[in-house]
Amino acid sequence: MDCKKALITGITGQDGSYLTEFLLSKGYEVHGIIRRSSNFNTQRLDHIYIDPHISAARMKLHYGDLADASALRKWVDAILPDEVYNLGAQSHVGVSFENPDYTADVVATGALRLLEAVKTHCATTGRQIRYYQAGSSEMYGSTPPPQDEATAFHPRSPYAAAKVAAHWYTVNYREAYGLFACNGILFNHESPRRGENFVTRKITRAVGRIKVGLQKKLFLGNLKASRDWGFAGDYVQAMWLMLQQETPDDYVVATEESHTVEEFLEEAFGYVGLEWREHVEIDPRYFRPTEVDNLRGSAAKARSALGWKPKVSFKQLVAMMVDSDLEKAQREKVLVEHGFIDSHQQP
Ligand code: NDP
Ligand code: GDR
Repeated sequence: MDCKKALITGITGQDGSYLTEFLLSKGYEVHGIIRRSSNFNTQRLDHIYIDPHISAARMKLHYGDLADASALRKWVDAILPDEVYNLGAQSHVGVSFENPDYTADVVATGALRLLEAVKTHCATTGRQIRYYQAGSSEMYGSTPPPQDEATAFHPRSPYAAAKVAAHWYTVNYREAYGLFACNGILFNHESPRRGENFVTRKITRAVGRIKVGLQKKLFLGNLKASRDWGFAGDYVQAMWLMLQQETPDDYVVATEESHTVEEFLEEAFGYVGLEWREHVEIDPRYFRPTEVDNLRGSAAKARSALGWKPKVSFKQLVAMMVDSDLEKAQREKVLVEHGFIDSHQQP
């Protein structure tokens, strides 16, 4: 039998890279849509990349964009995927206040474009494609915890409002056209591959650099917000499990434990014997016009229906991220000391 094929938007992002590793380990051929960029943007995939001229390559990358309906349609028709994972997004909540129009176009209308490509392909070929939509706990916004699949959405940012639209587009395509389409409502998940301007990675990166003497201060915004933080490697498995069920449905994926940003600071700085209060300063520019104060999911449905549960604890997650960033900072320090870069420059 031919191996299964998956098509992933957002393959170059944190989740895209973990999902690709996971699907390759399951024997899938993985196709990813990448954006054209003036610099290479595939660093998170470098360790699994095999030259496509070599026949063993089971990961293939194609240029496209969620803003380009014709490209989405073309790749769905050409690749003939069994599963489509829509992970692509302008995923930074703070940035969505500065670029609301673009965020809505990519996050909300982008999902609609991809659903339309999948629906049209299925209708014209008679094939079935299973579709995963990357939903977010941000959709709950100001609705108090614990949040589950029945909790009302009250989005607090252009990003969250766009994710709510994408959620309902997905439900509608399931009901209207019988598409096998699932929404994963994932709470925050982090890893050493997390983008550097999300708060966890911003903190662990600073911890590494402060520890080796490359930086003294860390500027942050609201330290009182609480998040339900899990490990991205665990969460991508839940995405796949959703598409292996008999019927399509929506699921919350969370650890069911939440911590404030301050608690994250305490844990991360404490792990290397530093006192965070000596290094952190508040910069109002990182406050958001409307904040999401408290997220803590209830993942009972994912546990019972998918048999999913998180494996990495909060403490283990922080340790994993600090260890990784400390090692990066040590390498950066060698380059600085030998004059190859200055300490403000990225290696
Ligand atoms: P990242 O920000 O790490 O990755 C986003 C991906 O989307 C990147 O591959 C990026 O490409 C791509 N992308 C951005 N704009 C476009 C576009 N116009 N067309 C096509 N692709 C685009 O996000 P994560 O991996 O953390 O998250 C994956 C998905 O899950 C996102 O949709 C996010 O909103 C959602 N989510 C994430 C959670 C989390 O805690 N991580 C929680 C809940 C939901 P490039 O590399 O070129 O920038
Ligand atoms: P979030 O993650 O908004 O929950 O969205 P982020 O790490 O950006 O913020 C978490 C909390 O930390 C506060 N904060 C800061 N945040 C950032 N980025 N930078 C700072 O300097 C800072 N200081 C304090 C924020 O105000 C917030 O309360 C993430 C993204 O991955 C979304 O795509 C995803 O949908 C949700 O998680 C679930």
